[in-house]
Formats: sequence, C-alpha cells, structure tokens
Amino acid sequence: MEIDNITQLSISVENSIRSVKITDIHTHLFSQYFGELFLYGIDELLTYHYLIAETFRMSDIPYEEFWGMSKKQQADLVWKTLFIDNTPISEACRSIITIFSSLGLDVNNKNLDYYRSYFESRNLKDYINEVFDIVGLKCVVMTNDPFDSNERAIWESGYAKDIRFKAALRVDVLLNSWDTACAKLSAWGYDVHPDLSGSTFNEIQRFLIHWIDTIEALYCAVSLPPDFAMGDGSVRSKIIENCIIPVCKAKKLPFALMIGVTRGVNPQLKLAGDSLGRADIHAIEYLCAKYPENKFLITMLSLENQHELIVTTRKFRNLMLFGCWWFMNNPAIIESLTKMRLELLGTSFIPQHSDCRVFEQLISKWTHSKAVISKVLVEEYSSLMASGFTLTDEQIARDIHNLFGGNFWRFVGDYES
Ligand code: FIX
Ligand code: ZN
Repeated sequence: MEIDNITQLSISVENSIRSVKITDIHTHLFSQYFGELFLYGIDELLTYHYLIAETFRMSDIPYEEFWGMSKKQQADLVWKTLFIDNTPISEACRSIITIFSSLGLDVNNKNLDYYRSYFESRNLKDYINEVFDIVGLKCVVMTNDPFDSNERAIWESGYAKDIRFKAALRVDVLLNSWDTACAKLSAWGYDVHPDLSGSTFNEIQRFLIHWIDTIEALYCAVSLPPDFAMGDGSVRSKIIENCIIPVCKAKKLPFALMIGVTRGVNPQLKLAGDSLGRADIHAIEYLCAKYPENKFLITMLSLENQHELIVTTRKFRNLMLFGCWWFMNNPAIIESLTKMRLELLGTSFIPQHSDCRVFEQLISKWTHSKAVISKVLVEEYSSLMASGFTLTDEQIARDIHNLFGGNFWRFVGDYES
C-alpha cells in the first residue's frame, strides 16, 4: 500500500520491524543442549562483563575479593552497587531493566530474590521459545571455538541440534596464539611445526575443514588487534593466506574479521579488561582486492575506523559490513553509524548483531537496536518522500527483511532463507 504521510510512514516501519524475523549473525550464545555453556537468568545477567567493569568503577571492593566470591555473591554486589546505590542509567544497566519489563516483571522491586525466583520457576523449553518470540528471532549464530575443551567435548560426544542455533568457526587461537595452537594440533595428531614448515599449511587446512564440516559452520571468524596487518611476514598473515583463504574459498564460506580489540588492558578485570584501538583499514583493502573470489564479513571496534570502513565497503562487493560491535553497541553510536551507513551504502549492509553471552540479553540488545534503527529509517525515508518519491509498505518490508537477515543469507549464499 502507498504511504501518504509521515504518520503512516512511522507505522509502516514499526510494523515491519515488529514482524521481521531476525538472523543474529554474531553471538556467544549456545543452545540448551550445550549444558552449562547455555547461560541464562539473573545471576548470569548481572555478572556480564560489561556490568562487572562498571561495578569496579563505583565500588571500592578489592579485585581479589570480588573474584573470590561465588557468582551469586558477585551478582548481589553488582545489584547493590549499580541498581540500588546508583541509578542504572548506563546502556548495560538499562538493558537489565528492559529485560525485566519485557518479561512482565516489576522493574521497581529492589529485592533480587524476587527476580531469582522468577527465573528459577520457568520451564526452560517454553522460556526459550518465549524469548525467541519476544525478539522476533529466526536464528542466532554461535561462536564456536574448537580449541575450547568444554565446547569441543560437546561436539565430539554427539550433540542434539537446535536448528535455531547456527555455528561459526572461531579461529582466534590459530591466528593470535600460534604457539598454543601448534602444540594442541600436534597433540591431536596433526603434523604441524612451529616454524610453519613441511606439511603445516596442509594440516591446518585439514583441521579447518574437519571443524567446518563437524559444526556446519556458516562462516569462519577471528577477532584481531588494532595492529593487524597483511603482507607483513607475520605467522598470522601467512596462515590467513595459506590456510584460511583457500579453505574458505573451497567451502564457499565468508571469513569474518573483527578488528580493533586490545585484550587485557587491565588484567585485574579479567574478561572485562579488554579495550580497543584504531586499526589500519589497508589490511581489508589488501584482502578484498587480492582475493576477489573470497567473501569477507567485517566489523571494527573503534569509532575512528567507522567512516573509512563504510567507504571501503562501497569499493568491494565481496565485503559485507556488519553490526555495531561491543563498544559501538549503544544507542548514540548505533544511531549515527546506521545513518551514515544508509546514506553511503543504501541497504547493502547488516546493521546489527547482538554479541549476547547471556540468553535474555537478546531481548534488551534487540529492543534497543530496533528502536534506534526504526527512528533512523523513518528519517531517511521521509527525506526521500519529501522529494516526491512514493514509498509502499511492501518496499519498506523488503528493505527491513534484507537488513535484519536477507543480506546475510544472500552473502553466505543461501538464497532460500
Ligand atoms: O571477540 C568477540 O567476539 C567479542 O565480542 C567478545 O570477546 C567480547 O568479550 C564481548 O562480549 C563483546 O560484546
Ligand atoms: Zn563477540
């Protein structure tokens, strides 16, 4: 139906965003069949590393004392520090309130046990279905690391599949800690050598193919530091060019590059201690130009990289920009990035992924992102209408379908989804 005015436009965008089925292309979630790796409930939510970092800023507790506490005690401290003694105004804190509200809980109850008993009372299967419905999720992509012994054991001991949880092969250990990877590969029977000599590249390829097939990976992925470079003679760049690139090409899988993380800037914070830095975009140009038959998914962590990344994306059809990663995932930044991306790329990108670690974060991360993306779309469409262009509900639904999943499935080569 044709849209006549701004009110109709807002309603049309909101309706499409409410009904679209989302593919969440990067998360750290696991299905319930991964046992303890499936994280959910209030204590996991409150001990999310984003909230731990904020707690240490507002509490004087010594680091060692905090890490010596049980998860429940840590959650109690986070709750008291961020939600009782201070106002939960940060994005990570507000997310908890959004989750309570979406699940129909009283967001003003200060007693943590009230929330604990709610989560404990839920039947897991029904609960998972309900959260998928609230968010409008089609599926999520996990982060699957074959070097992680807990996860590896589950894949190897026969595993029940929930088709809503897709796999992605994460190769951080291989590319960022070659000494560790080499020792493990060797112990698993691969003929690899620390100096990359002999059959090392062939054996790494064999390892990659085995795991791509085992987990049915949709793509391979790595997170990289700000000084990531190609053609610099580093072990990492050699493994990328001699193993990852040929395997991804043969298996027709994208290689996802997540660039700009500096791990352990404050080791006392453990997982919460990672930070960021500006990276050099030339490594991406190098890969996309040299390997036009390979596909690359890309996201970057530093705000300073975002404009040049959009421009680089314009230049290469084998490059797909995705998400507002981690420190970019808050409303003010999502708004400006989405606007810039729409103006420079049209709808040919993937505006968001959730990066969830705890199941219910799907609710908050997507609720907040949908609201911002909806606002930006209305603004951009209304500029088009102001020039006399006629828009229809069908066009808007098509665009929103592409942004929230269609572009990803087309890029990975699955036209049916
Ligand atoms: O490397 C990654 O995939 C990052 O997203 C995570 O390691 C990070 O800890 C995170 O949870 C960000 O949201
Ligand atoms: Zn992540």
